[in-house]
Amino acid sequence: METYRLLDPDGTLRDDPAAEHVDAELCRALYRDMVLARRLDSEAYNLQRQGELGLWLQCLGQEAAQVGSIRAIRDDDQVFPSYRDHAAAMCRGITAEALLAQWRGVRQSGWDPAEHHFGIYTLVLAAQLLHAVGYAMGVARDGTDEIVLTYFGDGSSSEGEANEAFNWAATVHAPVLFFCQNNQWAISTPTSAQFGAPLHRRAEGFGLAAQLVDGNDVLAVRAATQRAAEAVRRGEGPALIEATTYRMAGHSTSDDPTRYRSEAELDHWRTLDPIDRLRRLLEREQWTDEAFVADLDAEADALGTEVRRVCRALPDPDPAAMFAHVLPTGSPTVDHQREAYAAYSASFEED
Ligand SMILES: Cc1ncc(C[n+]2csc(CCOP(=O)(O)OP(=O)(O)O)c2C)c(N)n1
Ligand SMILES: [Mg+2]
Repeated sequence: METYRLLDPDGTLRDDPAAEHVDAELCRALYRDMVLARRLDSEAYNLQRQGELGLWLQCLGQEAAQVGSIRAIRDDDQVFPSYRDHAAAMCRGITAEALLAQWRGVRQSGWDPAEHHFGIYTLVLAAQLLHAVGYAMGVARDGTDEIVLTYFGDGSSSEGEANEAFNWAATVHAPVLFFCQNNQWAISTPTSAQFGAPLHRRAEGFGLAAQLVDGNDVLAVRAATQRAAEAVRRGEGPALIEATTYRMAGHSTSDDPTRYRSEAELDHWRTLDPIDRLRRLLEREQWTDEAFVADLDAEADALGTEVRRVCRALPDPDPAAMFAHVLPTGSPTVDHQREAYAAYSASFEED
């Protein structure tokens, strides 16, 4: 399957029917979403390095895949995210404070999935795909025309749950759109060790409509997701989109990607940066001006200040609280671990 693309890396718009709907207003809005997401992401990374967060997983490089897809569906379509979908979360109005609290360890999750139509982050790989299918079955029974979108990674596609979800969705005709951000890596495992045939080809075997899209082209992602979402909404059955993108940062702040991938690879993907690409179009078409750039810079700076402020205002986590929510009724094993941890913790106080 050929990769669907609307915007070439040099910022040229391709001759495609979908390009006719591309205008200054749309491009500016998508550009703003991506710039703000990148700012939040880099501030959160810095805060982790300063000891303010326990962990952070960057979405650097994946902004187009997330913004293009979430902006293509309706605000009341339910989304089941993975754990690095910060750009998508921001588009759903989830605040910096809500996004950071979980990674500071002060909350089990950050937001109300019903209010934002956006589920809590799921760290158990591919579990959210089954949640999405189950939810979509409920939507179908409710008789509404909502659809469900779920994000997952290339590595997650190897989980049994992903394949069960594809099959279940296809056989019950669930109104669900599976959106894979193929960012080339699952921690240190490359996609070559993940699948023998490209993911979008697997879809056909399950009976899912499939598209392969340039995930660093926000306009193509948006157009492809709109097409898929409309078909799902019309009742044509579930669909899968594979968006080719790149995780430009490490897997998480606990990872050192220089141990397993080359600087040359990163340099190549830098030339395909999704934000630079859209900026080139804005400049080429003269859809940007000094005021737009200055306003957005100021908005991003204000967001950066806000991210730092809300993060530092969050309380320090109580490590002992981690034992409270393991099992609803407790267990001798958890009790033992709680006591061992308390003794360990107290040993520092004695020192
Ligand atoms: C069921 C399960 N197995 C293993 C892990 C450990 N783990 C966390 S992230 C990750 C890699 C996932 O890669 P991918 O699905 O491509 O998503 P990406 O991190 O690249 O966004 C692994 C193996 C986990 N969280 N859940
Ligand atoms: Mg991946």
